[in-house]
Amino acid sequence: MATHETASAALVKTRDSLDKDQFMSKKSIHAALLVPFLMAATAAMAGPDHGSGSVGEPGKASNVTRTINVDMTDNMRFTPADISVQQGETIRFVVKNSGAVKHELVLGTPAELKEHYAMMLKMPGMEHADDNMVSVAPGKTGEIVWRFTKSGKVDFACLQPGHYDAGMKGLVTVAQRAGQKAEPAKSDGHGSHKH
Ligand SMILES: [Cu+2]
Repeated sequence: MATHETASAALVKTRDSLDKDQFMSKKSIHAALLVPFLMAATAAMAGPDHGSGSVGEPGKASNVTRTINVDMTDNMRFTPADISVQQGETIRFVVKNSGAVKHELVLGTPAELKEHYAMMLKMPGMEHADDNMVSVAPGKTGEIVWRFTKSGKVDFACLQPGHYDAGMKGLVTVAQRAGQKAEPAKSDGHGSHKH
């Protein structure tokens, strides 16, 4: 009967490990469900996506091609409010707050800025920080290093409550680089030559 016993033991063992497997897979399912939930929660806490891809990308300090000084005042104005750059340029914005209240410079599409501003109105005093923006205390200077990857217009604004409504906004015009297509990443270059 040794064979039978062994077989039973094996059967028990198999069922045991099956239970364990089932338990493990349940755990895995929980983990799998939890991850997107956590990601959604994190995204919600982080607020609207700044969509850095649509207006450019964080720049590297070592790639800075030009420094542009921007002044912010309690008149709710940026000086200059109209800035011209070349596609592909990495700009260091040195942003000075000459006012007596906090101001900030946030780069984004009009839709992103409006969405972010609406959130700032709901949560006044909210601290926020990202690569595409800088909040500057009165009398202080801050910096943004940003690479403008696409030609077109990139808006910027101060999203402190009331400031955007008062007209504290500006525009970066990104000129298309000569010989560069609007979407260079999508071209493999095979259209222009024969094999
Ligand atoms: Cu402001």
